[in-house]
Amino acid sequence: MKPAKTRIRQTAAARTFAAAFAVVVATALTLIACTSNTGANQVAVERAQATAEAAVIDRNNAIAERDDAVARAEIAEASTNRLKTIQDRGTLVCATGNDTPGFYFLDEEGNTIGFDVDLCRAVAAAVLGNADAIDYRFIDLSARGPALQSGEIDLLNMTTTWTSTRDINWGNFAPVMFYDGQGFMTTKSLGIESATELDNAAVCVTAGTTSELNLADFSRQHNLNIQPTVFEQDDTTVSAYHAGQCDAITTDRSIFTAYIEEFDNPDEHLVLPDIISEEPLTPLVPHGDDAWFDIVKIVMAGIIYAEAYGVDSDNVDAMADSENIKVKRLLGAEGDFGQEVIGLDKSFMVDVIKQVGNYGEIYERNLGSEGIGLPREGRNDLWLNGGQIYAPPLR
Ligand SMILES: N[C@@H](CCC(=O)N[C@@H](CS)C(=O)NCC(=O)O)C(=O)O
Repeated sequence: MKPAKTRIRQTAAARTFAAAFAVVVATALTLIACTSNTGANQVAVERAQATAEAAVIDRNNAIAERDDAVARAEIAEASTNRLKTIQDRGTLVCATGNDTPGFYFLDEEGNTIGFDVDLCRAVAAAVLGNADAIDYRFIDLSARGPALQSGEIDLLNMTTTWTSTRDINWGNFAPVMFYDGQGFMTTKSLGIESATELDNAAVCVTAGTTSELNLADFSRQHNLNIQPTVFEQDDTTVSAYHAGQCDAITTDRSIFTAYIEEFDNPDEHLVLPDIISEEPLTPLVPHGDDAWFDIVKIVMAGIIYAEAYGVDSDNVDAMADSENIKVKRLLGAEGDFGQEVIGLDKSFMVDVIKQVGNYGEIYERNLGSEGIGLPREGRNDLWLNGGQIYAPPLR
């Protein structure tokens, strides 16, 4: 089960003050009550009690309001100078999940790992010099918009499709990290070969996703009268399908590779050939801080060009002596590409590559041969190989 989303609460100082104030008032009330025993005194005591209690309530409300104002001011400050806030705080607040192998998952030791997680790690290495300096927020897919809009998180990377409405309402999308499309998985026993045969089928889907919206479009477009069975948490969606509560399950197609591996009867399931949507999966940051947005884009460009130039976690130190001018610039050994202007160390990419690796290493470790076994082909290859993984030049 996922921990509830962390919320900003009263400051410790305010809580301590409120507690101390309550103790003082309670002591005064006890003294009055213990020393007064006549009827008139009793009335006076009750009045005094009521007045004191009202004072405590007013005081607590005032503290709560002041704390809300402090919290709002802190978030406003974080939203306009996020790099400074992160560096003062010493951690990057990254929203992601923990239940989808390949993309975001907990390993046997309880470490958060995955393709999406590694971008958070790369950004933490760039701005803090430490890929582990991350405060993870595990949220439901339907909580992604609110998490960004509140400004409480620095970065969200959680199999999130870049759409126009989200771009307007949620935050700023950095370059696409993985190109996907929505598909369907069903049991072979159903005996169908295409999603257009899912007439009146019950289809499991997670709330607040593009999958839910696309499913409705697809059903209407093909007159299928599909019955969506909607769950708030994606692990519940998968369990429900696995338990036979739905005829099929729908989401981003690459994710099925991870799910099937987890099933005890993988041979009984089939991913249908239909791809019903475009799902460019993309990291994003809250609106309101252009410099922070630029930093995330520069880190992404850095890991992509590191792969293109053949710089990886094993050879990064030696590569600083390379004769290749572009490699030298990437590693901060010569020239610059705006690192210092944006507030980063000139050699921040050395930390990123050493601790997290280049784009290709990140792909292979999580999604490819060392991960869930998704071959890297087509759009998710580098532009040099005919794919769409590309970034603006670092110069
Ligand atoms: N790309 C989609 C989210 C798709 C997604 O991440 N779906 C997975 C979570 S890994 C899911 O819902 N799995 C359960 C299911 O198959 O419906 C979006 O941005 O809304």
